[in-house]
Amino acid sequence: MGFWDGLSKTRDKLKQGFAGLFRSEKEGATYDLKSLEEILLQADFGPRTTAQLLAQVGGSRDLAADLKNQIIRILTLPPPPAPAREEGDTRVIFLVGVNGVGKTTTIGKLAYRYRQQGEKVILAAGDTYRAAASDQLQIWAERAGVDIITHNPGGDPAAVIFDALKAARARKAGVMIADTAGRLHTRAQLMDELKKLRRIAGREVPGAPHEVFLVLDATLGQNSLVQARVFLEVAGVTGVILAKLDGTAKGGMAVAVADELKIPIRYAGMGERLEDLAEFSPEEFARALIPDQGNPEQPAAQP
Ligand SMILES: Nc1nc2c(ncn2[C@@H]2O[C@H](COP(=O)(O)OP(=O)(O)OP(=O)(O)O)[C@@H](O)[C@H]2O)c(=O)[nH]1
Ligand SMILES: [Mg+2]
Repeated sequence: MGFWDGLSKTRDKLKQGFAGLFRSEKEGATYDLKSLEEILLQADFGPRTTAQLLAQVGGSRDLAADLKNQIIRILTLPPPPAPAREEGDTRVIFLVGVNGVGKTTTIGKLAYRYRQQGEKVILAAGDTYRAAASDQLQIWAERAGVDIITHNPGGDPAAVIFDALKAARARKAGVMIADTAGRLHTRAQLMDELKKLRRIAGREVPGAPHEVFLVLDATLGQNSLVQARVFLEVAGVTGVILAKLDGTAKGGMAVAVADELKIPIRYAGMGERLEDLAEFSPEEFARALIPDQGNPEQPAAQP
C-alpha cells in the first residue's frame, strides 16, 4: 500500500470541505478561513499546526498549491545528528514506543526491507516482559526470512541485546533491530530500561544505537504527541515511524508530529503485511492528501 491508498480515509475526510473551498476560490470568492480551520482540525492537524497553516495560506491566490507546499515544508526536517558508525560495524536500530502502537509489526516490515536491500539482519527480542512478545517477533522473523535472538520470558532484555550483538558480529550481520517493551510498571522504569539498553549497545558497538525509531500510532492522533515527548527526552530518538496510517482519518497528525517534535518521520506503516511500510515522503504525503485539482480521483503521477 502506498501513500495514496494509505491516506484514503484522511483524504475522504478532507475532500468535501476542500472541494467547497477550492470551488469558491475559483469563482473568485475569498474562501472562509474559519471553514479551512474546521477542515484541518477534523483531519487532526492539531490546533497549533492548524493556526500556523492558516496564517501562512490566508489570502493565498492558489490555496491548494500553497497548502500543499506548506505541509511539505513542515514535514521536511533534517535528521538529528547521527552517532558515527564505523565502517563494517553492525548498524544497531532500536524501536521504542508505548504498548500496542505497532513496534513488533514494524520491525518485521523493516527487517524485510533491509533484507530486500541485501543486508543480513538479526532481530533482538528485547521485550521479555510479555510472554507472547518473543513468539510474535519470531513469526515476523520467519516471514521476513531473518535471524532472531530470543531469551525466555522474564529474562533480562539487556542480555538479549548483548547476545544479539554478539551474534551479529559472529554472523557478520549488517543490521540489528531490537524490539523493546512498551509498558513496564512505571514510566520511570521503562525509561531506565531504555537507558540501560542504550548503554549495553554502545559498549558493544561504538556509537550504537545508531538509530532509535519512535513508533507512533497514527490512529491516536494528537494523543501521540504527549507519549512522544516522554521518549524524546531519554531515548535519543532519531526518527519517527507512523504506524497504522491506513486505519485512520487523522492523517493530519503527521504534520503536527513533525511540526511539534521537529524529528523527521522516516517511515509510515500502511497495513499489516510485510510490504506495507513506505519510506516517508513529504511530497507524496501532501499529494495524497490534496490531489492535483484537475484530476482529484487519481493518484498523482509518480516522479
Ligand atoms: N492497519 C494496520 N495495523 C497495524 C499496522 N502496524 C501494526 N498494526 C496492528 O497493530 C496491532 C499492534 O501491533 P504490534 O506490532 O503488536 O504493537 P507493539 O507496539 O509491538 O505492541 P506491544 O508489544 O504490546 O507493546 C497489531 O494488531 C498489528 O497488526 C499498520 O501499519 N496498519
Ligand atoms: Mg510488541
